[in-house]
Amino acid sequence: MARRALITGITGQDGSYLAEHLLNEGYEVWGLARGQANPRVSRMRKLLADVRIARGDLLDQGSLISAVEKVQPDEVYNLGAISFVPMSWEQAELTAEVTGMGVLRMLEAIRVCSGISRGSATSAQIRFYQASSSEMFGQVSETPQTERTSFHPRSPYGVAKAYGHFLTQNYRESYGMYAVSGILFNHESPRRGAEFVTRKVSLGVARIKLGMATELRLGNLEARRDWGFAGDYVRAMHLMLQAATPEDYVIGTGRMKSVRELVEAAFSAAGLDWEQYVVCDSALHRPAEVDLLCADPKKARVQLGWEPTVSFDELVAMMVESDLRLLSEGGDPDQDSSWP
Ligand code: NAP
Ligand code: F7E
Repeated sequence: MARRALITGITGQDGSYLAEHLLNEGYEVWGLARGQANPRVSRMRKLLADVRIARGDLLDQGSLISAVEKVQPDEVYNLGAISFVPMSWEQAELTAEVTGMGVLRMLEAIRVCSGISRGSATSAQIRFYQASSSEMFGQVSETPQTERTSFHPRSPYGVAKAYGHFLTQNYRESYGMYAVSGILFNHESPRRGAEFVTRKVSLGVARIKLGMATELRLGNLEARRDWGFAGDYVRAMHLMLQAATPEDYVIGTGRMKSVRELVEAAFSAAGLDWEQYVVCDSALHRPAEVDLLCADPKKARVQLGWEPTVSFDELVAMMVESDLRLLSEGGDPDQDSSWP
């Protein structure tokens, strides 16, 4: 019988790539989707017709228990979150509820459906993956960051992720659950949300190249990130749940670039000079910035055999080309109309 996976956040960037990967691996894939008529579900379904949908919301404990009872998954991937860092200052409580408490509700759903009570000797058969984030490192205490680097989150999002991370570790230690966290650094793709800087830049470049815009407004150009390709990172999530022992892993490329370098690469991929178009806007700076993030992915390489396959330049070129094609064909990224 096919192994069954339940993915929260199925309508997001990573949900789509993970579903694609697991379907190729022969899994029966279920996605948790919220709302009565969520247009992002139709977008996902256009690309991935074989994904089955279970209704549920990370804010609603009962819905998660029902979803686990219905799907009877072998593996649960918790990717659902408020994931845009600036929004986490604007809606800090909602971020805590979805990105933080949502992890507790999902772990409780697995615990209850597996019949595990406090002090019980049974360990859950369901394996759990939590989407932790390099934003937990925040103001970094060392570079590069490893699984042992301390956390100093700089946003309500980073704080909520740290709660989910420690809770996942706690359920592993308290109940013997196979529950792990992947500490993933920034990963991008043509399916990235338009609010994140890589996609904002690739769309901005495409609009300027096609004569649809004359400038691109950005915030802090000096921030540095470790950017990789989302398709590579979902393979790591799956590998983590196949390991003999449940452990947490850092996933990233080990190479850091600034937003300025990102902008230079993207404009030059379209044959444009960025300095003629980019406008720096202090309104786009954050109340507390994460200046730099850089992964040391050695543990994942040695223990999981995981390696990234797409370089920074290849990623930027892929995103610019994809957005040039999308906009030339009349697609509207703001309406979430299409996904490559
Ligand atoms: P994304 O594109 O923003 O997707 C977020 C998903 O969460 C969407 O499917 C959204 O569904 C869902 N969601 C939001 N509120 C929900 C709720 N109340 N109940 C259930 N689902 C809800 O994020 P992503 O880039 O794919 O990232 C996936 C996960 O990895 C997130 O947890 C993110 O924080 C984490 N992460 C991402 C990165 C990265 O660089 N991409 C790095 C580290 C960690 P709707 O369509 O219903 O809104
Ligand atoms: O910002 C700077 C901004 O919003 C990257 C999420 O997936 O990765 C992501 O979080 C950097 C920041 O991603 C603009 O100040 C400059 O320093 O693309 P971003 P993020 O905040 O790093 C982590 C690992 C996650 O877990 C999150 O879920 O770019 N920046 N100018 C800008 N950023 C944006 N969005 N827009 C600008 O105009």
